[in-house]
Amino acid sequence: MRKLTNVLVTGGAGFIGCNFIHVLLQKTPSFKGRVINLDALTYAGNAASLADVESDFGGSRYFFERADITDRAAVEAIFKKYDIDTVIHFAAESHVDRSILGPEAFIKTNVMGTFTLLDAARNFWADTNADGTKGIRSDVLFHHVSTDEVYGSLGDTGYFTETTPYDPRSPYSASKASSDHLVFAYHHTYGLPVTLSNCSNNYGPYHFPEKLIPLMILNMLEGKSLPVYGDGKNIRDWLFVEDHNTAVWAIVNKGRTGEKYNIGGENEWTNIDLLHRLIDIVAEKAKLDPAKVRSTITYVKDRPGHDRRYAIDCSKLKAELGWKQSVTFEQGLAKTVDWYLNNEKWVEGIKSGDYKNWVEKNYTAR
Ligand code: NAD
Ligand code: TDX
Repeated sequence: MRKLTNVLVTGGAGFIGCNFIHVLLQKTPSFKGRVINLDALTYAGNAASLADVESDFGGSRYFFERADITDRAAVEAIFKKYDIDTVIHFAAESHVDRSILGPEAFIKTNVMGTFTLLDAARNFWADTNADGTKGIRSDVLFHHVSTDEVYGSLGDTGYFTETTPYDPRSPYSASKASSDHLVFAYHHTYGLPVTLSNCSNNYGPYHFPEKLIPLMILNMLEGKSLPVYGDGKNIRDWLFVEDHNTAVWAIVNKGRTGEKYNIGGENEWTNIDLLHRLIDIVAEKAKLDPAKVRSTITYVKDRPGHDRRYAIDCSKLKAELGWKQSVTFEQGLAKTVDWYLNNEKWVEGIKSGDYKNWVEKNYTAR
């Protein structure tokens, strides 16, 4: 039986991690344990995303530790301080465009950071088997959160399954693929209890506005141009972030040790079709003229090595764990747009940081 009592969430101040902590502490009554959020607060981490959690659960069931996952001593001290029995590893450098501009941080955090966590977990959870040999406790779990991008790029047909060979094509996806391999290497070599999930594109509240959906929403609200890479026909499969997180929690609870699960929205869109749908929703809610917003769509230079299509077969997750999505894409997009319209303070907080400089330097000139 997994203990699931002292849960270390890495990257809990980021987009998916902070949504995960909200779901776990506010919407999962069966969970009675503690959450320890280990986050370095890089440009993508934002303590403000968890202000409500901090005030409701801080010091009793929620603890924040600012640390870097590549810092072995800090990671070991956190395992010890909280007697960690479960790791849910979200922390990563996550943006493909940034990995093209500067891959080094991706190798450091995604590869070395994952290695550091795995090795610290292996040591902290070391045990002696009944026959006197060295082993690892069986009531612990290391869950690794990964991406569908490790599988490469699809043509017009087909889906990624759990047995699709890895074929990463960006520095980001290569670093995530590498971390996935390390996770299974620790399972096969040392017996570390692990599970792994590969998810498609998430969207929802607290999404950093360098990614397609929040960038477009904010640009529309500010009357800025809407930059579409290449011909706009690249396809992504979109999943509401809360539904990703309920899948992760289902795997952590009931997923088979040593197994990987694909998570997807079964919801493929070309970028340009998605943008038109988003324009309709934003224009209606923010009382903008949709034709005027549409006129700001600008086709820009393509992303180098831009993967053409991602599509996920998540039948294993659905059949084994009974997971299903809670919202349609229409509902999820509407919730997301409402969230950005109603959370100006959060948005202003992001804009007042390095974000503006970065966007101006790397995005506006495209
Ligand atoms: P994000 O960039 O929004 O957040 C990453 C978080 O990790 C931030 O809070 C950041 O401060 C923290 N972090 C980065 N480097 C760190 C380090 N060295 N030490 C400690 N903390 C560090 O990312 P996200 O979109 O929330 O993605 C979370 C995870 O989910 C990643 O592993 C990503 O690969 C995976 N994933 C994301 C998506 C998506 O659509 N966003 C889809 C599938 C999988
Ligand atoms: O300005 C833009 N214009 C544009 O056309 C941006 C930012 C993106 N795009 C395109 C590129 C992609 O085809 O939109 C699509 C989505 O782009 P991103 O939001 O950057 O996401 P993507 O590259 O697909 O990766 C995301 O999903 C998988 C996450 O960032 C990853 O962390 C996750 O693993």
